[in-house]
Amino acid sequence: MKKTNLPYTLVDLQPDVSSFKEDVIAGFEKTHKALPAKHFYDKTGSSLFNAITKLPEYYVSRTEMEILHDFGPDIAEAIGVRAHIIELGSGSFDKINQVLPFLESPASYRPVDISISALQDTAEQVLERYPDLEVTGICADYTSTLDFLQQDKGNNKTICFLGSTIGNFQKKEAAAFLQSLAGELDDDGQILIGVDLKKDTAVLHHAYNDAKGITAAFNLNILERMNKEMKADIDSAEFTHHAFYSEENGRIEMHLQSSKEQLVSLEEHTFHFSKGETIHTENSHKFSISEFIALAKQSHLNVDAFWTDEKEWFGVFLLKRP
Ligand code: SAH
Ligand code: AVI
Repeated sequence: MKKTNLPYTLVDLQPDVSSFKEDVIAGFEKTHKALPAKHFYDKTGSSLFNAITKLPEYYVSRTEMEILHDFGPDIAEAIGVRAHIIELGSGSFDKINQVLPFLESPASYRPVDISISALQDTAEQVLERYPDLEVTGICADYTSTLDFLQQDKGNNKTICFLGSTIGNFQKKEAAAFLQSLAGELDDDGQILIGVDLKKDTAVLHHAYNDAKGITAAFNLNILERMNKEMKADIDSAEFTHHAFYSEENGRIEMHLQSSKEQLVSLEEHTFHFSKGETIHTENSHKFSISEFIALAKQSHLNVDAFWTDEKEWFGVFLLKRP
């Protein structure tokens, strides 16, 4: 569905229409109940994520923005002139607003997000700030289709994938996803990707267990989303946020833990939870610099340039086809 009665073009591929319900039922039927993290981002989830990015404990967004700002001229030079920017999982305007001011005559900006509310806010704010930029918002699930990448052949196509959202994929899926992005690049195309690096476990723990409980609210909101969008009777007060760093897997795992034995009804299904049982809601992988370079190589991509902060907590990589 294409809408043009807006100051920008909006292509709405309606990514969520049936997949949310299907994924919830399929996820609850698993031996270890689990949900895809992409379903966190309804309107409330997107605004809770924005609140997370401003928390003192959540160094991720702040550190990446610092890198984008401090190395802005170098990053812009590496990207080159008249870039066609496609931003996957764009979220709010804040990140791209650290990149666009440094670029020389960017040609177009295409934010891609599963969350229509986040997408529209970002498209509007970009246009307000850059009225001459050609802006097309694409509401899509990038794990289902990458057809929108087929434009701009030979036109300095630059895919931005910021915020370490790559860490939310399983390791094998991350490699497969990067490889499919590589397949859409031309010789002059590139990927600018933000990657959260391995660090002290206590720092990681606090980033996902903040004092104000915003991350807990973000996690629990997925249950409220079920109550709003499905025939469901979940008492979210009977679940608690549980996030921990798994050294073995190099990732933060987020779970929702049942406080008691309970039955939950969803559509025509009833699911049993034992006390302490969890729903695995998100993985957030952390990489060493060499692990990420190896992942890029495995995905048939070279690291053309790399920028980090003083503490080496976060990395911004520019990937190209060999
Ligand atoms: N890049 C932003 C936002 C990161 S949050 C930043 O760094 O702050 C992850 C974003 O990706 C959210 O806006 C979410 O709606 C979007 N997202 C998650 N999974 C997605 C998917 N499969 N397809 C499209 N967008 C997705
Ligand atoms: C979007 N993604 C990279 C965030 C992360 O850190 O994994 C989502 C998030 N989950 C809890 N806090 C933030």
